[in-house]
Amino acid sequence: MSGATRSLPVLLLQNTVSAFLAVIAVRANPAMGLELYLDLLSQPCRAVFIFAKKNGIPFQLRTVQFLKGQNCSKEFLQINSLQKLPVLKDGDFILTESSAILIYLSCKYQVADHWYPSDLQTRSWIHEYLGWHADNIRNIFGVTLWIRVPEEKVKRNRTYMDHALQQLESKFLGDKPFLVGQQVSLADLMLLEELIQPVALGYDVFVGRPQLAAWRGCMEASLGTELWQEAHGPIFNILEQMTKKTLPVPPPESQTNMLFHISKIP
Ligand SMILES: N[C@@H](CCC(=O)N[C@@H](CS)C(=O)NCC(=O)O)C(=O)O
Repeated sequence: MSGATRSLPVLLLQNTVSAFLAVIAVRANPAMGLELYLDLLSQPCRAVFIFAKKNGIPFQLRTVQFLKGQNCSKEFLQINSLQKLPVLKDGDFILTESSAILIYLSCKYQVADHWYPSDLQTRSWIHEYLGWHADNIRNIFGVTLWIRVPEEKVKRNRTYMDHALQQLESKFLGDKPFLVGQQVSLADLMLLEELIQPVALGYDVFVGRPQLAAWRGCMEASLGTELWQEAHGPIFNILEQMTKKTLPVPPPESQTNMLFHISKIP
């Protein structure tokens, strides 16, 4: 029987039944649900992880360990030919770039408005921050994790970090509890995870910066202790693992990648 010849009640019933079956199919087959490819040693991955957990978004965690070179594997190349994390897979839809992923999740799961405010001007401030963040925070703050970065580059990098933090405090944070106002947004998460990276590696960027330290306190309170520890456990353990030499040694193909990144640091 073609759709055109079916009566309206029959069509409605069939549509309802198919929608119901589709929901069951997604639940019964997790491969069709939301998958997040992450490594919690990575800042943008942690931002995505925290966001999904905090908002009760159900997902399958697909851990891809950089230090074992898993992002260079053939399987992962099918997911992201750029070999980078995080990646979101929602059925056939694949999305990279943490900020795009956070916005997708905010809209798809209709999370509380403060994460990605519907008010045009507040939302535009989030995008303003994310643009500045990509140029001034992301580029600079990841560097200290790379074990083989020459000392003079690390020192120079710290000068850039200090400069960026001054601009951050004066232009973006001011006396507000969060970057775009009174409540936490996805911009705060992106920032938090970049700043936690040097802290975990022994350079506490919050010391001597009361404004930023107060903001960190607000972030900890809004995320809650359990999620804070779950998300940050691996990175807070990294120094101890380095000292004990228990970290995996990246395979040659990842080392080439790493050396390339290091060569780009001024
Ligand atoms: N702008 C990207 C950055 C992604 C990125 O650089 N990810 C790093 C981990 S923190 C990565 O996958 N590096 C692997 C590589 O470059 O080989 C985002 O925010 O998602």
